[in-house]
Amino acid sequence: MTDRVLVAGLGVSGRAARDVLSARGSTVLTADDRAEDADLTLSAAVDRLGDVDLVVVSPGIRPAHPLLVAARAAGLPVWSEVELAWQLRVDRAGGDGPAPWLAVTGTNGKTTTVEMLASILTAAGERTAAVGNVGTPVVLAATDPTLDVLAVELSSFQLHHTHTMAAEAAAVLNLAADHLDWHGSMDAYAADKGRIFAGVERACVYNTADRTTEDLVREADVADGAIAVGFTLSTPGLGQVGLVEDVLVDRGFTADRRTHAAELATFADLRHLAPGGSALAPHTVQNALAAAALALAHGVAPVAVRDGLRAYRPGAHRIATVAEVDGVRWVDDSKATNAHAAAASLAAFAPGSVVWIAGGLAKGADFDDLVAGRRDRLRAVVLIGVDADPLTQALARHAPQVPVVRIDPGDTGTVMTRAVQEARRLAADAATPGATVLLAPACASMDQFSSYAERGEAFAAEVRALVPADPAR
Ligand code: UMA
Repeated sequence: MTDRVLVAGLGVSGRAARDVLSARGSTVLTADDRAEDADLTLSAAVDRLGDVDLVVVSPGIRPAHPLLVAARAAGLPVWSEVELAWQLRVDRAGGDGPAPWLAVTGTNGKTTTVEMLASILTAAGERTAAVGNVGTPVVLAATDPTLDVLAVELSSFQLHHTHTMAAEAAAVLNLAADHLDWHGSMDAYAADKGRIFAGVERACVYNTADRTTEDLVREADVADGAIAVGFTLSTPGLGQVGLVEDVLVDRGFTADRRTHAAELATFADLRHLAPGGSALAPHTVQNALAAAALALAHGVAPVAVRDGLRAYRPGAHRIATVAEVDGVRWVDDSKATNAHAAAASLAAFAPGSVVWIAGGLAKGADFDDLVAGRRDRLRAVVLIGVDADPLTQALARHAPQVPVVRIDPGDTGTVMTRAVQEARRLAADAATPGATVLLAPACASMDQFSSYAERGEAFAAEVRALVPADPAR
C-alpha cells in the first residue's frame, strides 16, 4: 500500500509524511500548487495517479478537489497524514506494542485540552507529546519508539480521511458551525468529528451540555467494554466527571464511583488560567475536565491530574495579555478563528469594555448569534479581512449603536498597523476607562496572514511598539 505514494499538499504534515515514507523506502511523489520543492502541481498530479497506490492528503485540500475526485474514481485509497501515522506506528522501545492514542476533537478548546492532557500525562511520569492539529505532525510521533502515549489533537479535516484509527480514549468537546465551506453541511461536519470515536478501546468522552457530542458516542462502533463518560460543570452523575462547588471530581472511573466522587483538583489549581485575575472561564474548566477524563481512561492517578493542571501553561495567542498602555489592555486571542471561540473570548470581559478587532476569512459562517449574544461587551469594532460583509451585516442588524471601522484591504500599509491605530483611537475616545482591545477575529487568518499565529504576532508587535521606551534602561 505504501510502496508508491502521492503526497498531496506539501505543508507541515505533507512534508512529515514525505520524510517518513522516504525513510521507509517508499517512492514518493509530491504535489503542491505553491511549494517550490514539490514535484508537480495538484492538477498535474491527476495524470500521475496511475503511478501510485495511495494518496496522502493535506487537511487544507477539500474533498471536492478534482485531484481527490479523480483518485476516488480510480479506486485509490485517500488517507490523511493521521491515517498514515496510524498505519505506520511503531512499537514502543520498552515493548508492549505501539503507544496508545488519546484523541481530542471539537470546534473549540481542543488545542488547550490536548496540551493540558500532555501536561497531566507528563506529571504521571509518561513520555508523551501533544501532536496533530496543534502543530507537530502525528506521523513523526507515531514512528518515535521513545514515546509511551500520544495526546492527539484532530481537526475535522484530518478525521475526514482517517479510516482505521482506534484510540484508547477519545473526546469530542463541543460542536458549533465551523468549516462548513469545507464539509458542505453541519451534518457532514458532525459525522467527520464522530469518526474519532470509532473503535475506541476504553472511553468515549462527551460534553453533557452539548447533546450532539453525546449522540456521536451513541452512534459510534466502539470496542467491547468501552464506556461513555460525560463531563459537566454541575455535580456529576454516575459515569461523569464534573464539579462539586470548586472541586473537579471523578464519578466516571474511580472504583467506588457508584457511591463516591474522587477529588481531582480544585479551582485554585487552575487559578493561573484566569485572564488578568478575573473569574475562571467555564470553557477552561470544561477543557480541564475533558483532559482529566482522557488521562484517567489511560490509567493515571488523580494526583497527576492535579499536578498536570497546575503545571500547564497556555500557548501563545489564546487570550494572552500583550501589554497595558495608557490604561488600555491589549489582548491577543488570534486563536479564536470562529464565532463560537470569539463568543467565549468576548464573554471573558466586562460589558461595554471591548474594542473588538475581528474579521478575516468567514468560511461560510454567519455571525448573527455571536453579535446578538455579545453586543453588550462591545465599545467599538475594527474590522479586518477581505471578507467583511457577513460581520458588517450582523453588526448592523444587532449592534447598530456600536461604532465600526473597516480597514480597507486595498489600502496601503499593513493591515495590523492600521487596525491597531484605529483600535487605539477608539479605546482612547471612550468616555469611561478600563477598555480592552481584543483581537478575537471569529474568522480564519489565511486571507491576509499565513496563520493565526502570524496574525497574533503581527498584533503583538504593533502593540509592543506602543509601549513607551523605559528611560531608565
Ligand atoms: N495546497 C495546494 N492546493 C490547494 C490547497 C492546499 O497546493 O488547493 C497546499 C498548500 O500550498 C500547502 C499544503 O497544501 O502547502 C497544505 O497546507 P495545510 O495548511 O493544509 O496543511 P499543513 O501545513 O500540513 O498543516 C496542517 C493543518 N492545517 C490545516 O488544517 C489547514 C495544521 O492546522 C496542523 O497544525 C498541521 O497540519 C499539523 O497537523 C492548522 C489549522 O489551521 C493550525 N487547523 C485548522 C483549525 O485549527 O481550525 C483545522
